[in-house]
This record gives sequence, structure tokens and C-alpha cells, in this order.
Amino acid sequence: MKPVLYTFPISHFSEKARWGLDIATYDYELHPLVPGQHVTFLKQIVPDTYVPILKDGDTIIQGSGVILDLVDSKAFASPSTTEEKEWESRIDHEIGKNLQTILYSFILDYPTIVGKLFQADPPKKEEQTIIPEHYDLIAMVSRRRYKITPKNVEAAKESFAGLAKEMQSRYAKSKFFNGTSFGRVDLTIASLTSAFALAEEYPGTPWFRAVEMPESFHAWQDSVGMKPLLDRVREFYKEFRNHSK
Ligand SMILES: N[C@@H](CCC(=O)N[C@@H](CS)C(=O)NCC(=O)O)C(=O)O
Repeated sequence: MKPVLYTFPISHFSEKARWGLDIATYDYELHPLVPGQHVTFLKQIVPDTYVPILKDGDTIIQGSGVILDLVDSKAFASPSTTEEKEWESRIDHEIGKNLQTILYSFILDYPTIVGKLFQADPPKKEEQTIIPEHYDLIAMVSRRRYKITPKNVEAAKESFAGLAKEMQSRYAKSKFFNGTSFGRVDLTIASLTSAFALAEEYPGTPWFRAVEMPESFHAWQDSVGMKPLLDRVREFYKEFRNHSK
């Protein structure tokens, strides 16, 4: 049996792992889960129920970084350096984790948006949304999981914008972060900002295109001023996101 990758369709950390496996031409089955329903299912195999998870027989690898470690030598032209891994970790926290706090702070008050984003199959804009069962509970758990308080959301926005700008200046000097070839930092920043860049090659794009995000979300995104960074992300998707299942 092939290894199985458990994901959520719109999870940016899942996208990071999936892109790594795809670019390394690692053979696996994709098993998307519905957020909310994932807890009961994943509790049978892991104590902390987050995705991505790669399950190969009895071996379980959880988290995008460790999954990337598994394929690092095949995924990139040269093995990732300690410096690249330190940057990956910074991007995971300051962009990836903060984005969860920021995104959910904007959408949890809109069950129809969340309902569409959580759908297992790609939704259509004109389709009626099925509001997830026990939505109030899902919203409450998400607020706790992603530490959504006014103070945390402000801090997350500040930290996110700071690193996005820093990455943008790095990319103004060099196409690739390591100066020579598409590497681990490029894959990390691209997958963790995929919901903004909405490249055609990003498998989650149909979900985000099917919803009308609140005006306040767009206003915040514009205020960050990261268009050049997102242009580079779209370039990375076009050139390197070529094995999507
Ligand atoms: N550090 C982890 C973060 C993974 C993560 O935050 N996953 C989110 C989806 S993007 C998740 O599974 N959330 C649901 C939960 O925590 O129960 C990684 O690199 O994979």
C-alpha cells in the first residue's frame, strides 16, 4: 500500500508538505479531510490532531517540516542548509501560524464562507453553502486553537507584515532565496502565502475563488503591500508546482 498524506484542502501547511512530495516525485495517496470532522478520525492515529500527516504503514510523520526532511535531497538541487531550515522555521511561525490567527479572525463570523472553505470537494461560487454542523462549536474551538483575541490578532498582523516585507526585499535582489536554485525557503514562503497569490497551479485556489472574502480582509491584505512578493510566488508556482495530484 502507498503512503497516505492526510491534508485539508485549504491548509497551507498541507500544501507545503504536498508540494515537497510532488516535486520529489514521491508516490503517495492524497487523503483530504474535512476540518472539524478530522478530530475524531485523526485521534485514532495521533495525539495532536493537526495535518499534514504522512502515514506509511505503522510509521507516522506529522508536520510539514519533517515531511520535507524526508524528501529534501530529492526535492531540491542541493540539500537544504541549516540557515535555510532556520528561515523555514521563521516563516512557519511568522507567516504560517500568524496567518491562521489573521484569516480566521476575519472569517469565523461568516459561517457561509467557512462552510465553503471547509468543503471536501472544490466548491462553486454559485452553489449554496452547507453550513457545517455544530458551527458554533467549530468557531469556538478555532478561536482557541488559533489564539484569536484582539491583542493576538494585532500582534500577528504586525509580525506577518514585517516578515513579508523582509522576504520581499530579499527577492528584489535575487530570484531564489539561496541565490542559485529553487529551494526550501522558496517552497515554504510560496506555499504559506498561496491563499493570497492564488496561482492557477495551487490546488487550493478553487476553494478561495468560490468565496467572497469580507472587504476588511482585502483592505488588510492591500495594506501589507506585498504584490511583488506574490508575483514571485506565482512565478514559483508556474515553474515548479508541476506534479500536483
Ligand atoms: N507546524 C505544523 C502546523 C500544522 C497546522 O497548523 N495545521 C493546521 C492546518 S494548516 C491544522 O491541522 N489545524 C487543525 C488542528 O490543529 O486541529 C506544520 O508545519 O505542519
